[in-house]
Amino acid sequence: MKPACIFDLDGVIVDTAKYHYLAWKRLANSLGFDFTEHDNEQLKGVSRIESLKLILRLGGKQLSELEFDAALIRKNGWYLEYIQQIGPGEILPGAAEFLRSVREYGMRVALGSASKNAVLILERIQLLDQFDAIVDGNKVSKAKPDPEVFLKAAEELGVQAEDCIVFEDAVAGVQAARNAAMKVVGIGSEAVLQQAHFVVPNFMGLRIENVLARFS
Ligand code: B16
Ligand code: MG
Repeated sequence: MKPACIFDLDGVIVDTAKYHYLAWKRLANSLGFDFTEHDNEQLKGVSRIESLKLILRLGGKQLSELEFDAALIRKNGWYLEYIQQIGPGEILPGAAEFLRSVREYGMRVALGSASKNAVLILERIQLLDQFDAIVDGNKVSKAKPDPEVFLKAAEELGVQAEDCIVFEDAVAGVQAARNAAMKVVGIGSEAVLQQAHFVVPNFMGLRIENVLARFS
């Protein structure tokens, strides 16, 4: 059977990290502390709940359960405001072309994202129809680095974990793919994504034939 590809969303297909950052910063500021772009690096690929826990730790702040839930809703409301205007122009360099080439090669394609807003984003950037299966934050109960999101994606595609190639930009996501015993291509920096089988800076010029050759 041909291998299948599983793509993370934020940071792999679309550049939404900056909007997550703006919304988290706004929330942190409203709670009386600051949140820097450097801090935001730790949140990539991390679920909404785990992100808020981390931010509160950084700010040395404690919230009641009710306040915590209200903060999550506020943050997501701001995030949705920020991404209202996004469109195909925010697809990361080469990602749409690579996705199309994978499908033309006859491989099945799934999304494996922690985001609960994944379908909305895919609609906005007009790539929803490129996926045979979508597993997002609404379908999983365990956050990356738990392998659940990628194992569910493999299941929905009807392929074995060892036949899946994951494309990930986050340390937690690369770890999740390794925990699922999948092959993983890091998108970003080699120094950061050390656990990936190999790393490319982005999809520009990347061909699926070359990826498959690296794993043969
Ligand atoms: P939401 P990915 C992740 O998406 C983001 O990288 C992470 O920053 C975000 O907190 C998480 O989704 C949850 O997103 O608040 O939209 O449900 O990289 O796994 O596609
Ligand atoms: Mg990501």
